Amino acid sequence: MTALKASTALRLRATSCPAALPGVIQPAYDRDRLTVGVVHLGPGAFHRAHQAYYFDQLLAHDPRWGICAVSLKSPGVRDALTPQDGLYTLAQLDEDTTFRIIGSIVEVLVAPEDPPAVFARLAAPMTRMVTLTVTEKGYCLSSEGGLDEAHPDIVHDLANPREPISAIGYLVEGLRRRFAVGLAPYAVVACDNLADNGWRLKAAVTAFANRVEPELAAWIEAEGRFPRTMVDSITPATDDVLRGRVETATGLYDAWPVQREAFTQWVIEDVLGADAPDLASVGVTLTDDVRGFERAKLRLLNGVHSTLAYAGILRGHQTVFEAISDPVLAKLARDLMVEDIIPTLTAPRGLDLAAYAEAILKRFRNPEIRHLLAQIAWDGSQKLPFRILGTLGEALEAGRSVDRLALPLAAWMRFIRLWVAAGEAIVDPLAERLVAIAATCGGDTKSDVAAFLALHEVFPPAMAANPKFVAALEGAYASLA
Ligand code: CS2
Repeated sequence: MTALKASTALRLRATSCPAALPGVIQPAYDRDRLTVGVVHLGPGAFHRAHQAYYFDQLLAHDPRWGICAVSLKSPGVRDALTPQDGLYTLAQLDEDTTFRIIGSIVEVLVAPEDPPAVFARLAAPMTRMVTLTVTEKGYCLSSEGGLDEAHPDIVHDLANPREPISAIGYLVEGLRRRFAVGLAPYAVVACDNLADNGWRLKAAVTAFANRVEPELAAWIEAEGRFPRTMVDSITPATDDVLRGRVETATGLYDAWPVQREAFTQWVIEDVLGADAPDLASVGVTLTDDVRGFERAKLRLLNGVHSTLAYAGILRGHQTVFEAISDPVLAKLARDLMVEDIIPTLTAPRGLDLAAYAEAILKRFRNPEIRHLLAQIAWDGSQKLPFRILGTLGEALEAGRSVDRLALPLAAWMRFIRLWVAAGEAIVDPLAERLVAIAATCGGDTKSDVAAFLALHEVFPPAMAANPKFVAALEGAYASLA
């Protein structure tokens, strides 16, 4: 992801910050006074555009919440940010465009290179919160929703709990060290797009801990705080166009800036307790009604995003903006929202679902944001269950039509076939199986659909055997030929 420095501009770092062009927003605090209060697992673009931005604001009045960012696999973020003293630029691309230098990340660690440094941060008394963005697959859950004990990383970590490689393994080893010395557990804040993310994570962490040390599991069960959350901000991956734009606007070279729309939202279940950072003071919603927000966002925004991704690629589009500008897809998106998804939702207090859906469609039409459909299409086997199948299962139970809801699934199947036929890599933890299925698809609707439906990691067996669902899927698949 990081590009070699090709420009002659000064590189962004603590000493060059003051040389940034006028109008660039700078950290409003003395970075030398910060201490680490948060460990973040998975500092990809979304974390740096979202949670790190909220902490950047918080640090202006409370220096205890600097972030130690931990990459679980690759050194890319560390290699880009350490020479920049952890600083990077957040480009907010919308009707009003702003460039903001974010200073909340004070340290970047690469877990496989230095596990003791990660454990030391996790076990430090000052660390009170661990946030994570490790994508759906990083939770190592089975299709039933609990810890997948057959997952290769979990198999490894259960055999070597003091030398973990998975996020679950790190969380448990950090908690074990705190338990051993009588420290309170850290709050664990899941920031990925999974329904009931915090609850699922707590169940997975406790199940893992139970295999390692039952007393530890009982302590986590009793004292652990794993709020459910809803996170939202559209964050396309960084590319060289962004690097160039940031350099022009700031006058500084940044190896890995990030971009997002102006809209950002973070809703956290209000269970963090008194020693938590005052996130409400920087615009985070703390509520006992997170489920309503989270379902509405996952189903309306992410569900329709995935629909636009697969159906859009089939129609030759590259970006969300292009897809939503296609009248056929714009109609599909709105009809799905209004006719199929909203009827399954319970609005959280104060949220008008129809207006919320319209606002999402407007965000998709943001011409400043070049969000590649291919980025959204990744990991479909992990995303579709939360984004579409929940809605679809409830529609089936309520006796409603699932014809339109079957379209994104059929489009995903056709996308896999198209991508494999074109020799493009499938980015998905089930890639090998998907490629094998695509190889068996000869164009006969019934047998092609049946081959995909046999993927029980994606389609629960009862749903895959439901004649109304199968007929809807076959109809949608044939219609996309
Ligand atoms: C997108 C999300 O890549 C994807 O699958 O649907 O990253 C989406 O942009 C965010 O959830 C918006 O908050």
